[in-house]
Amino acid sequence: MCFEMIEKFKGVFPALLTPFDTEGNVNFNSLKKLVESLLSQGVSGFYVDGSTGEAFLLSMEERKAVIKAVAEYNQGRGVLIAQVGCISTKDAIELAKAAEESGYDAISSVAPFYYKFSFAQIKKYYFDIVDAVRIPMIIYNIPVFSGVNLSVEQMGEFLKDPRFIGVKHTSSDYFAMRQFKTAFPDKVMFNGFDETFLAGLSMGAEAAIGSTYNFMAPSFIRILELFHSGNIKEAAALQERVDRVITVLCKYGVMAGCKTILTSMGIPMGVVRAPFTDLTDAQKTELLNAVRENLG
Ligand code: MN9
Repeated sequence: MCFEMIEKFKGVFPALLTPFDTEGNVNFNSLKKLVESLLSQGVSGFYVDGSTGEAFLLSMEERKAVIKAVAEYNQGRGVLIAQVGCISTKDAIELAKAAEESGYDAISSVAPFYYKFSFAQIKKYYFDIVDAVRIPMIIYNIPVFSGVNLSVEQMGEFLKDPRFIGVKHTSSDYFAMRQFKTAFPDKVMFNGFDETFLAGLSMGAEAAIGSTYNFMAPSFIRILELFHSGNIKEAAALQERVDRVITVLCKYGVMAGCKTILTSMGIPMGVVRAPFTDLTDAQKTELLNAVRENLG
Protein backbone atom coordinates (compact mmCIF):
# COMPACT_ATOMS: atom_id res chain seq x y z
CA MET A 1 0.00 0.00 0.00
CA CYS A 2 1.22 3.47 -0.88
CA PHE A 3 0.83 6.33 1.58
CA GLU A 4 2.41 9.05 -0.54
CA MET A 5 -0.86 11.02 -0.86
CA ILE A 6 -1.13 11.25 2.92
CA GLU A 7 2.40 12.64 3.12
CA LYS A 8 1.59 15.21 0.47
CA PHE A 9 -1.79 16.39 1.75
CA LYS A 10 -1.43 16.24 5.53
CA GLY A 11 -1.88 19.34 7.66
CA VAL A 12 -4.06 22.42 7.72
CA PHE A 13 -5.64 23.85 4.55
CA PRO A 14 -7.61 27.09 4.75
CA ALA A 15 -10.76 27.00 2.61
CA LEU A 16 -9.82 30.37 1.17
CA LEU A 17 -12.30 33.20 1.60
CA THR A 18 -12.98 35.34 -1.47
CA PRO A 19 -12.34 39.00 -0.66
CA PHE A 20 -14.53 41.57 -2.41
CA ASP A 21 -13.90 45.26 -3.08
CA THR A 22 -16.36 48.07 -2.40
CA GLU A 23 -18.05 47.39 -5.75
CA GLY A 24 -18.50 43.74 -4.85
CA ASN A 25 -15.89 42.43 -7.32
CA VAL A 26 -13.14 39.99 -6.33
CA ASN A 27 -10.36 41.93 -4.58
CA PHE A 28 -7.24 40.27 -5.94
CA ASN A 29 -4.90 42.49 -3.90
CA SER A 30 -6.39 41.18 -0.68
CA LEU A 31 -6.45 37.63 -2.02
CA LYS A 32 -2.72 37.88 -2.67
CA LYS A 33 -2.09 39.27 0.82
CA LEU A 34 -4.17 36.50 2.38
CA VAL A 35 -2.29 33.75 0.50
CA GLU A 36 1.07 35.25 1.46
CA SER A 37 0.12 35.69 5.10
CA LEU A 38 -1.24 32.15 5.45
CA LEU A 39 1.84 30.59 3.84
CA SER A 40 3.99 32.42 6.37
CA GLN A 41 1.81 30.92 9.15
CA GLY A 42 2.67 27.39 8.04
CA VAL A 43 -0.45 26.15 6.28
CA SER A 44 0.00 23.12 4.01
CA GLY A 45 -1.85 24.65 1.10
CA PHE A 46 -5.21 25.98 0.00
CA TYR A 47 -8.72 24.78 -0.81
CA VAL A 48 -9.90 27.23 -3.46
CA ASP A 49 -13.51 28.00 -4.52
CA GLY A 50 -15.09 26.06 -1.69
CA SER A 51 -18.25 26.89 0.28
CA THR A 52 -16.15 29.31 2.35
CA GLY A 53 -15.00 31.04 -0.84
CA GLU A 54 -18.68 31.68 -1.65
CA ALA A 55 -18.09 29.69 -4.84
CA PHE A 56 -21.77 29.03 -5.39
CA LEU A 57 -22.34 32.79 -5.49
CA LEU A 58 -19.51 33.43 -7.97
CA SER A 59 -19.77 33.35 -11.75
CA MET A 60 -17.82 30.75 -13.72
CA GLU A 61 -15.45 33.51 -14.86
CA GLU A 62 -14.84 34.60 -11.27
CA ARG A 63 -14.23 31.03 -10.13
CA LYS A 64 -11.69 30.49 -12.90
CA ALA A 65 -10.01 33.81 -12.20
CA VAL A 66 -9.63 32.92 -8.51
CA ILE A 67 -8.22 29.48 -9.37
CA LYS A 68 -5.64 31.07 -11.66
CA ALA A 69 -4.74 33.92 -9.32
CA VAL A 70 -4.15 31.70 -6.28
CA ALA A 71 -1.78 29.50 -8.31
CA GLU A 72 0.16 32.60 -9.36
CA TYR A 73 0.43 33.95 -5.82
CA ASN A 74 1.27 30.54 -4.38
CA GLN A 75 4.26 29.98 -6.67
CA GLY A 76 4.46 26.30 -5.92
CA ARG A 77 4.77 26.76 -2.16
CA GLY A 78 1.50 25.29 -0.88
CA VAL A 79 -0.42 22.25 -2.09
CA LEU A 80 -3.40 23.43 -4.16
CA ILE A 81 -6.89 21.93 -4.30
CA ALA A 82 -9.66 23.50 -6.41
CA GLN A 83 -13.28 22.84 -5.52
CA VAL A 84 -14.89 22.52 -8.95
CA GLY A 85 -18.32 21.29 -7.87
CA CYS A 86 -21.31 22.62 -9.80
CA ILE A 87 -24.77 21.31 -10.41
CA SER A 88 -23.78 20.74 -14.05
CA THR A 89 -21.13 18.22 -15.09
CA LYS A 90 -20.15 20.44 -18.02
CA ASP A 91 -19.33 23.41 -15.77
CA ALA A 92 -17.49 21.22 -13.25
CA ILE A 93 -15.30 19.85 -16.05
CA GLU A 94 -14.55 23.37 -17.28
CA LEU A 95 -13.35 24.35 -13.80
CA ALA A 96 -11.40 21.11 -13.39
CA LYS A 97 -9.56 21.86 -16.63
CA ALA A 98 -8.82 25.39 -15.43
CA ALA A 99 -7.33 23.94 -12.23
CA GLU A 100 -5.25 21.44 -14.17
CA GLU A 101 -3.92 24.18 -16.46
CA SER A 102 -2.92 26.26 -13.44
CA GLY A 103 -0.95 23.36 -11.99
CA TYR A 104 -3.25 22.34 -9.14
CA ASP A 105 -2.39 19.20 -7.21
CA ALA A 106 -5.98 18.01 -6.96
CA ILE A 107 -9.57 18.89 -7.54
CA SER A 108 -12.46 18.37 -5.21
CA SER A 109 -16.18 18.40 -5.79
CA VAL A 110 -19.39 18.50 -3.88
CA ALA A 111 -22.00 16.06 -5.18
CA PRO A 112 -24.38 17.62 -7.71
CA PHE A 113 -27.19 19.12 -5.68
CA TYR A 114 -30.71 20.62 -5.73
CA TYR A 115 -32.35 17.96 -7.93
CA LYS A 116 -32.38 14.65 -6.18
CA PHE A 117 -29.91 12.96 -8.52
CA SER A 118 -29.69 9.17 -8.22
CA PHE A 119 -26.49 7.59 -6.97
CA ALA A 120 -25.84 6.31 -10.51
CA GLN A 121 -26.06 9.90 -11.78
CA ILE A 122 -23.83 11.20 -8.99
CA LYS A 123 -21.31 8.49 -9.73
CA LYS A 124 -21.27 9.35 -13.42
CA TYR A 125 -20.81 13.04 -12.56
CA TYR A 126 -17.63 12.27 -10.59
CA PHE A 127 -16.23 9.82 -13.12
CA ASP A 128 -16.92 12.19 -16.02
CA ILE A 129 -14.85 14.83 -14.23
CA VAL A 130 -11.90 12.57 -13.38
CA ASP A 131 -11.95 11.20 -16.94
CA ALA A 132 -11.54 14.76 -18.27
CA VAL A 133 -8.36 15.66 -16.35
CA ARG A 134 -5.14 14.07 -15.11
CA ILE A 135 -5.23 15.39 -11.55
CA PRO A 136 -6.84 13.42 -8.70
CA MET A 137 -10.17 14.05 -6.98
CA ILE A 138 -11.06 14.56 -3.32
CA ILE A 139 -14.76 13.89 -2.66
CA TYR A 140 -16.37 16.84 -0.85
CA ASN A 141 -18.85 15.17 1.47
CA ILE A 142 -21.14 17.82 2.95
CA PRO A 143 -24.59 16.28 3.44
CA VAL A 144 -25.95 19.32 5.30
CA PHE A 145 -25.63 21.51 2.18
CA SER A 146 -25.68 19.03 -0.72
CA GLY A 147 -28.48 16.86 0.62
CA VAL A 148 -26.41 13.86 -0.49
CA ASN A 149 -25.30 11.45 2.20
CA LEU A 150 -23.00 8.81 0.71
CA SER A 151 -22.97 5.50 2.54
CA VAL A 152 -19.70 3.77 3.34
CA GLU A 153 -20.38 1.34 0.46
CA GLN A 154 -21.10 4.18 -1.96
CA MET A 155 -17.95 6.06 -0.92
CA GLY A 156 -16.05 2.83 -1.60
CA GLU A 157 -17.26 2.94 -5.22
CA PHE A 158 -15.09 6.04 -5.60
CA LEU A 159 -12.20 5.32 -3.27
CA LYS A 160 -11.35 1.97 -4.85
CA ASP A 161 -10.34 3.93 -7.96
CA PRO A 162 -6.79 5.34 -7.61
CA ARG A 163 -7.86 8.70 -9.03
CA PHE A 164 -9.98 9.36 -5.92
CA ILE A 165 -7.43 10.12 -3.25
CA GLY A 166 -9.51 11.22 -0.29
CA VAL A 167 -12.58 12.69 1.33
CA LYS A 168 -13.24 16.14 2.74
CA HIS A 169 -15.68 15.04 5.40
CA THR A 170 -17.82 17.97 6.52
CA SER A 171 -20.09 15.94 8.71
CA SER A 172 -20.29 15.11 12.38
CA ASP A 173 -20.64 11.44 11.50
CA TYR A 174 -17.16 10.49 12.61
CA PHE A 175 -18.04 6.82 12.67
CA ALA A 176 -18.47 7.07 8.88
CA MET A 177 -15.06 8.75 8.58
CA ARG A 178 -13.46 5.99 10.60
CA GLN A 179 -15.12 3.41 8.36
CA PHE A 180 -13.83 5.14 5.19
CA LYS A 181 -10.35 5.17 6.70
CA THR A 182 -10.45 1.56 7.85
CA ALA A 183 -11.54 0.40 4.40
CA PHE A 184 -9.03 2.66 2.58
CA PRO A 185 -6.09 3.41 4.90
CA ASP A 186 -4.03 4.97 2.10
CA LYS A 187 -6.64 7.64 1.28
CA VAL A 188 -6.51 11.10 2.86
CA MET A 189 -9.24 12.08 5.31
CA PHE A 190 -9.75 15.83 5.59
CA ASN A 191 -11.69 16.95 8.63
CA GLY A 192 -14.44 19.40 7.59
CA PHE A 193 -15.82 21.01 10.74
CA ASP A 194 -13.16 23.11 12.46
CA GLU A 195 -15.05 22.99 15.77
CA THR A 196 -14.46 19.22 15.94
CA PHE A 197 -10.92 19.20 14.50
CA LEU A 198 -9.44 17.23 17.39
CA ALA A 199 -12.28 14.69 17.25
CA GLY A 200 -11.57 14.26 13.55
CA LEU A 201 -7.88 13.59 14.19
CA SER A 202 -8.79 10.83 16.59
CA MET A 203 -11.17 9.27 14.02
CA GLY A 204 -8.74 9.02 11.14
CA ALA A 205 -8.16 12.50 9.71
CA GLU A 206 -4.60 13.48 8.91
CA ALA A 207 -5.58 16.79 7.33
CA ALA A 208 -8.23 19.46 7.64
CA ILE A 209 -9.89 21.99 5.36
CA GLY A 210 -11.83 24.82 6.96
CA SER A 211 -13.03 28.40 7.06
CA THR A 212 -11.51 29.48 10.34
CA TYR A 213 -7.95 28.55 9.27
CA ASN A 214 -8.10 31.81 7.31
CA PHE A 215 -7.46 33.64 10.59
CA MET A 216 -6.48 31.08 13.24
CA ALA A 217 -4.37 28.54 11.38
CA PRO A 218 -1.55 28.61 13.98
CA SER A 219 -3.92 27.39 16.72
CA PHE A 220 -4.95 24.41 14.61
CA ILE A 221 -1.39 23.63 13.55
CA ARG A 222 -0.58 23.58 17.27
CA ILE A 223 -3.52 21.25 18.05
CA LEU A 224 -2.21 18.92 15.35
CA GLU A 225 1.28 18.92 16.88
CA LEU A 226 -0.09 18.36 20.38
CA PHE A 227 -2.21 15.47 19.13
CA HIS A 228 0.77 13.81 17.47
CA SER A 229 2.95 14.24 20.55
CA GLY A 230 0.22 12.65 22.70
CA ASN A 231 -0.56 15.84 24.59
CA ILE A 232 -4.31 15.43 24.30
CA LYS A 233 -5.33 17.50 27.33
CA GLU A 234 -3.53 20.56 26.05
CA ALA A 235 -4.89 19.96 22.54
CA ALA A 236 -8.43 19.79 23.93
CA ALA A 237 -7.93 23.00 25.92
CA LEU A 238 -6.84 24.80 22.76
CA GLN A 239 -9.77 23.32 20.82
CA GLU A 240 -12.08 24.70 23.49
CA ARG A 241 -10.59 28.17 23.05
CA VAL A 242 -10.99 28.25 19.27
CA ASP A 243 -14.50 26.86 19.67
CA ARG A 244 -15.50 29.86 21.75
CA VAL A 245 -14.76 31.97 18.68
CA ILE A 246 -16.47 29.51 16.31
CA THR A 247 -19.60 29.59 18.49
CA VAL A 248 -19.95 33.32 17.82
CA LEU A 249 -19.15 32.84 14.12
CA CYS A 250 -21.83 30.17 13.73
CA LYS A 251 -24.33 32.41 15.50
CA TYR A 252 -23.89 35.37 13.13
CA GLY A 253 -22.50 33.96 9.86
CA VAL A 254 -19.21 32.14 9.30
CA MET A 255 -17.98 33.87 6.13
CA ALA A 256 -19.15 37.34 7.14
CA GLY A 257 -17.54 36.84 10.54
CA CYS A 258 -14.24 35.54 9.16
CA LYS A 259 -14.13 38.56 6.83
CA THR A 260 -14.74 40.91 9.75
CA ILE A 261 -11.86 39.37 11.68
CA LEU A 262 -9.39 39.44 8.78
CA THR A 263 -10.33 43.02 7.93
CA SER A 264 -9.60 43.95 11.56
CA MET A 265 -6.22 42.22 11.18
CA GLY A 266 -5.31 44.42 8.20
CA ILE A 267 -6.48 42.45 5.16
CA PRO A 268 -9.55 44.21 3.71
CA MET A 269 -12.04 41.48 2.86
CA GLY A 270 -15.17 43.48 2.06
CA VAL A 271 -18.56 42.01 2.75
CA VAL A 272 -20.19 38.75 1.80
CA ARG A 273 -22.20 38.47 -1.42
CA ALA A 274 -26.00 38.73 -1.20
CA PRO A 275 -28.20 37.06 -0.22
CA PHE A 276 -25.64 36.67 2.60
CA THR A 277 -25.61 39.69 4.89
CA ASP A 278 -22.89 41.40 6.87
CA LEU A 279 -22.73 41.43 10.66
CA THR A 280 -24.22 44.35 12.59
CA ASP A 281 -21.83 46.58 14.53
CA ALA A 282 -22.87 44.95 17.81
CA GLN A 283 -22.24 41.48 16.39
CA LYS A 284 -18.83 42.57 15.09
CA THR A 285 -17.90 43.86 18.52
CA GLU A 286 -18.99 40.62 20.20
CA LEU A 287 -17.00 38.59 17.67
CA LEU A 288 -13.82 40.66 17.90
CA ASN A 289 -14.03 40.50 21.70
CA ALA A 290 -14.25 36.70 21.51
CA VAL A 291 -11.16 36.70 19.27
CA ARG A 292 -9.25 38.97 21.66
CA GLU A 293 -10.22 36.95 24.74
CA ASN A 294 -9.45 33.53 23.30
CA LEU A 295 -6.68 33.99 20.78
CA GLY A 296 -4.94 37.08 22.11
O1 MN9 B 1 -15.01 23.71 4.87
C1 MN9 B 1 -16.32 24.62 6.52
N1 MN9 B 1 -17.65 24.31 6.16
C2 MN9 B 1 -18.38 25.10 5.41
C3 MN9 B 1 -15.41 23.63 5.94
O2 MN9 B 1 -18.01 26.13 4.93
C4 MN9 B 1 -19.75 24.62 5.15
C5 MN9 B 1 -16.10 24.67 8.02
O3 MN9 B 1 -14.84 25.24 8.20
C6 MN9 B 1 -17.16 25.46 8.78
O4 MN9 B 1 -17.36 26.72 8.18
C7 MN9 B 1 -16.78 25.70 10.23
C8 MN9 B 1 -17.91 26.33 11.01
O5 MN9 B 1 -18.98 25.43 11.16
O6 MN9 B 1 -16.39 24.51 10.81
